[in-house]
Amino acid sequence: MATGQLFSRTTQALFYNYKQLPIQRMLDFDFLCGRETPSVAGIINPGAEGFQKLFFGQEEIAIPVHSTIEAACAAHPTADVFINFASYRSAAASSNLALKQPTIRVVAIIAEGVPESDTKELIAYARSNNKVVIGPATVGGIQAGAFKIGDTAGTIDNIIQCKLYRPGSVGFVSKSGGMSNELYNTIARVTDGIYEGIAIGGDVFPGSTLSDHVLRFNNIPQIKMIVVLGELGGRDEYSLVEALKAGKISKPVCAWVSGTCARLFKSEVQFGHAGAKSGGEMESAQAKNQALMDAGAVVPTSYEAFETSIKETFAKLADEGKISPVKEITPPQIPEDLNTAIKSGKGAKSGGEMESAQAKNQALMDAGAVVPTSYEAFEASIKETFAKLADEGKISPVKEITPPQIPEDLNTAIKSGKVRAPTHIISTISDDRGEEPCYAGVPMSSIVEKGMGVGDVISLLWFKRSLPRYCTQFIEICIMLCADHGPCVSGAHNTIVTARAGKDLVSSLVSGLLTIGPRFGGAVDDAARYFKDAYDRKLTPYEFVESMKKKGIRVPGIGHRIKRGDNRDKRVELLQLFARTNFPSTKYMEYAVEVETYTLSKANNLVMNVDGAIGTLFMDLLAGSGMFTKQEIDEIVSIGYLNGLFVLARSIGLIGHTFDQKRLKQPLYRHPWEDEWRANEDFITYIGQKCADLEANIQRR
Ligand code: Q5B
Repeated sequence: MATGQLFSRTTQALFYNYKQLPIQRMLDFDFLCGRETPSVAGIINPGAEGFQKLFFGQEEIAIPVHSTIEAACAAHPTADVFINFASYRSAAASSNLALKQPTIRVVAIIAEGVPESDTKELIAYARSNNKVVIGPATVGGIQAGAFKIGDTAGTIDNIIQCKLYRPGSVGFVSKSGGMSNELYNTIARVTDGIYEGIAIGGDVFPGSTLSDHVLRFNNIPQIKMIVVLGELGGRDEYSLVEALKAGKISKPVCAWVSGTCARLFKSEVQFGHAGAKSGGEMESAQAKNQALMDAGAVVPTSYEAFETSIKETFAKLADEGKISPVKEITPPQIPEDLNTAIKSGKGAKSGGEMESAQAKNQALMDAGAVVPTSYEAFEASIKETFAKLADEGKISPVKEITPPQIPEDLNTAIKSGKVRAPTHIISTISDDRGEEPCYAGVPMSSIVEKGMGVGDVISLLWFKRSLPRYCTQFIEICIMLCADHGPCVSGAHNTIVTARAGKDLVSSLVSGLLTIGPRFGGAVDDAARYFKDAYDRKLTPYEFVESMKKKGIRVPGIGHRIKRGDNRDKRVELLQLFARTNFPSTKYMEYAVEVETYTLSKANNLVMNVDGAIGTLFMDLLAGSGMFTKQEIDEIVSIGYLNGLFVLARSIGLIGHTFDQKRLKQPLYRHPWEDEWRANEDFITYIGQKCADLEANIQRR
C-alpha cells in the first residue's frame, strides 16, 4: 500500500445505506473545517432513489440517493471513497462491487462480523488493484481539518476538544475505534494535534494493517511523528517491527500494545474485538511491546505512561525545530438542531440645576436615603444596608430556586445561527424568491424575450430542461390536437352534465377530468411503456399482441369507438407526419404501425389511436433527442408523465364546454327515459332467449 495521503479537503465519499446521523456528523465536520464542498457526494440506498435533505452548516442541502453502486459512481465520478454502512451480511458483497468500480479508491467497512474468507478476498483484490480497505469492524478514520469517515471521533464537542478541525503533526493508527477517541484527546493535549488518524478495526484480518498506515504516514511530509496503539492477539505489530528494523520508517514512532493484563487470567481471554484474544506468547501484549521497543519504537512501561512518552517525543522534535507552528483557528459554531434546541429549552438628557444628578443625590441623602459617593460605591452601600438588616434579624432566608430558561424566539435563534430547522417542502422546478420568478432556473423575462411557448414552459417545468425546438413544437401540437374531441366523449359528457347541474367551473372541469383513465385518454403512458418494452425485446407484432391477449390486457393505444381502418384518426396522421419530418428517429412509432397492421387484420376498429401515437412518439422523442439518460426515460415512463399531456390538453376543451353550457343557459340534464327502457327491453329479450335455450336443452336430455 504505502504511498501517501488518503484524503484531502476536497475528498468526497459515497455513503452506502442511508444513516442520517453519521452522514450529518460528516457534514457538520466539513462545516467546522470550512470545507467548500460537502464530503458526502451521494447516498446509495438499494432500491430507492431521490435525495435526502441534510444540513451543511446553517444551509439545507439535497444529497442525491441512488439505488445502485454503479449508478452512484457514474453520477459522482470524483467521489473516490466508499463508506459502507451495510450489515455484516451484505457488507462483503457491496464492498466487493465498490472496489471493482474504477472511480473508487478507498473502501471503509463499518460492519462487525464479516466472514473472514470474504474479507480475505476483498484484501487480495484491493492489494492487487492498488486500492485501500479500512476495516471491517472499524469506526473509520479522519484527516484533521479535511475529511472524516462516518462517526469517527464522535460528537462535535469532542472533535473541537481534540482540535480535529485543523491539522497537527501526528499520524495515529490503532486497531480500536473507541480507544482512538481516547488517544485523539491525549494527542491534542500533549502535542500540536492529529494530522491523520485511522482505526483499522479489530478483526483478525483487517483490510489494511497498522504497518500499512505507518509506512504511508512516513511518506506524508506534514506528519512528524507517529503514534501506534496495538492490541494483543495476531501478529500485525510484527510487520511494523520488521519495517522499523529494516530502516523503512524514519520518523519517531511511539507505540503501545494494550492487553498486558491478559496474563492475569489463567485461561485464554477474548477481549472485545474478534482479533483481540490471547494466543501464544508471541501474540501477547508484552512480547509485542518488547519487540517494538527492541526495533527502536518509543514504548512506555504502561498505558498510563503512554501520554508522557508521546509528550516527550513531541517536545524533543519541537526542540530540534522539526515542528512548524500550527495556525490556531476558531471553528465556526454548528447551529443546534431545532428540536434539540427546543427540548433544551434555551433616553436621558440634562436639564437645569434642580435636574442635575448631584442635586437629586443630595436631596435623597438629606431625606434619609443611603446615597453613596459614586456609582462604584453603590454596590457596597446596598451590601451594607442588607447586611445590617440581616444582623437585625429583619431578613427571612430566601429559598433558592433555579428559574427555568426562557427559550429564544425561533426566528431570532435562526438569524443568529444558533438553531437550524429542516424545511417541510422540497421543490426543484420553480423559484419565486429572487427578483423574478424562474422556471427550472430560467427567468420569466428571458422566457418572454426569447419568444418561448407553452411547449418550452412544459419542458422546463416537467422535464427540468430546455428541449430543442422540434420537441417543444411536438408538445404544442399534442396539446392543440387533444384539446377537444366533441361533446360525446366521456370527459366532455361529464363536464356538460355537471355544468348543467349548476356547478362552478372547477367542479365541471374536474368531473370531466376524472374520466381520463385506461380507456379514455389516459392510455398514453401505458402505450409508451408496453410498445417500448415490446420493441426493446424485439417481439414481432404477432408475439406482442398475442402475449397481451393471453394476459387479458388490451393493447394500450390501439382501438377507438368511432375510428376505423377506413376512417383513420386525422390527429394520428398529423402527429406521424410531423415526427417523420422532424424527429431523428421514429422507431417506436413505426413499430406501432406494424402492430396496427396486425390488429387491423383482426378487427377494423383496432386502429392506432391518439394515445398510442403520442405515447410511442414521445418514446422516440426521449430516446432520439439525446437529452435524457436511459434511467431518466425509465423514470418518466414509470412516474407516468405522458398522460399529463392529455390531461392538460383536454382541460382546455372541458373549460370550453363549461362556458358553452353556461352561455347557452342549459337546464338540468336528465337522461332520456326511452334510453333506459330500450336497455331493459333488450335485456328481457336476452333473458327470454336464454330460458328458451335452457328448456330446449332439458327436453333434449
Ligand atoms: N379490442 C378505446 O373499445 C377502446 C382492443 C382490443 C386488443 C385493444 C378500446 C381500448 C385500449 C385503451 C386505449 C384510448 C375502449 C382511446 C381516447 C381519446 C379520444 C376518445 C374519443 C378523444 C374502444 C371490441 C373487440 C373486443 C376487444 C377488442 C378492443 N380494443 N383488443 N387491444 N386495444 N383500447 N384508449 O371500440 O373478441 O369482441 O371480445 O380499450 O388506447 O380515449 O374520441 O372517443 O380524443 O377523446 O368499445 O380519442 O379499444 O371496443 O370494447 O367493444 O371491443 O375489440 O377485446 O374483442 P371499443 P370493444 P372481442 S383514444
